[in-house]
Amino acid sequence: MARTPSTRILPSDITPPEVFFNRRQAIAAAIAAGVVGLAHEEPAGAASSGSGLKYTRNTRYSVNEAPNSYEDITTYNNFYEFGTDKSDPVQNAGSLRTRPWSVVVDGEAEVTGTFTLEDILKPHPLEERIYRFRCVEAWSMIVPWLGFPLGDLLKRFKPTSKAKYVQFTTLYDPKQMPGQRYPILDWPYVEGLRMDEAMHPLTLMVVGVYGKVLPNQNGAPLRLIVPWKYGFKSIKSIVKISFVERQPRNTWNVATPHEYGFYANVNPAVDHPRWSQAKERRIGNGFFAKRIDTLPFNGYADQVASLYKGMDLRRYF
Ligand SMILES: Nc1nc2c(c(=O)[nH]1)N[C@H]1C(S)=C(S)[C@@H](COP(=O)(O)O)O[C@H]1N2
Ligand SMILES: [Mo]
Repeated sequence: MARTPSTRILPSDITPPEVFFNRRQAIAAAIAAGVVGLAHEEPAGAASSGSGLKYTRNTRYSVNEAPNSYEDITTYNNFYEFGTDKSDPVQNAGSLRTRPWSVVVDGEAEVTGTFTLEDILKPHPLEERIYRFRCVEAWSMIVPWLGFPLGDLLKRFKPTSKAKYVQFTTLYDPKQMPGQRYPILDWPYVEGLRMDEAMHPLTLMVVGVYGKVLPNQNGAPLRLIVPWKYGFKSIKSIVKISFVERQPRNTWNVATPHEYGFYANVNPAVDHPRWSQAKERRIGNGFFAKRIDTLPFNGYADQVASLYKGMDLRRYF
């Protein structure tokens, strides 16, 4: 497959936050005036000249909570390929080259092969969705992601009836990802979803945040967001999508099986062996701010609880 440089989104498109926030105010005014979806002054395809991405706002799938700042979201990260401290990814992820980028699709599907990032993204209009995000470490954020439903992408590959799960794999390249030079985790990072979870309309393939192309530390150029699950399910910098018959391995479960399961649904009633999951600290509110209650399925129970009907969520944690 041909690999062509993207004209859609480039890491160099990231403008300084000050500039960006002024644009946001203008955009907010436009939205208030009813011009929803016109978050972009240029014709489609002109995004490489330095402005944000073209997208529409999805209010149906957004929470009514104030988003965390761009700074919180892009400087407090978990991305062990770039170090284990929250401040490591923003410091070290500059070595990740996100162009050219390709994604291998294999397994139980009619359409398989190697696809350029452009092939992957092209048919999908981008939406902004303001989601709750809850890390297993009991902190949380509110994030305006830009992406498109994962299910819309998966359908293009025509999964067969044998495809019961989807596995995702992160890039493995210790030259670009210095953390992979150390046996911190079993590299490359892998994650998986059951097919119905993957096809659920809340499950998002993410390429941006706050109207801009995703910074490397947040998992550029392509990462998953599954808002009712703990953050570790939301795998970053994806290079492979595999349709499989059996429940796939997932990195944190392989590392510490009694602490991290496959399902990892946010559940205040099931504690982590070493800490409570009943409450969370909202990043940005200050370390000593009152912890807030964690909601079942991270507040998305109305939409997703039915997926797990009849399952013992203590056993399938
Ligand atoms: N490849 C990869 N994906 C990953 C991780 C990682 O270390 N490597 N960390 C996970 C965890 S634990 C969390 S909480 C989220 C953090 O996403 P954020 O930095 O965009 O907030 O990414 C998840 N995806
Ligand atoms: Mo996490």
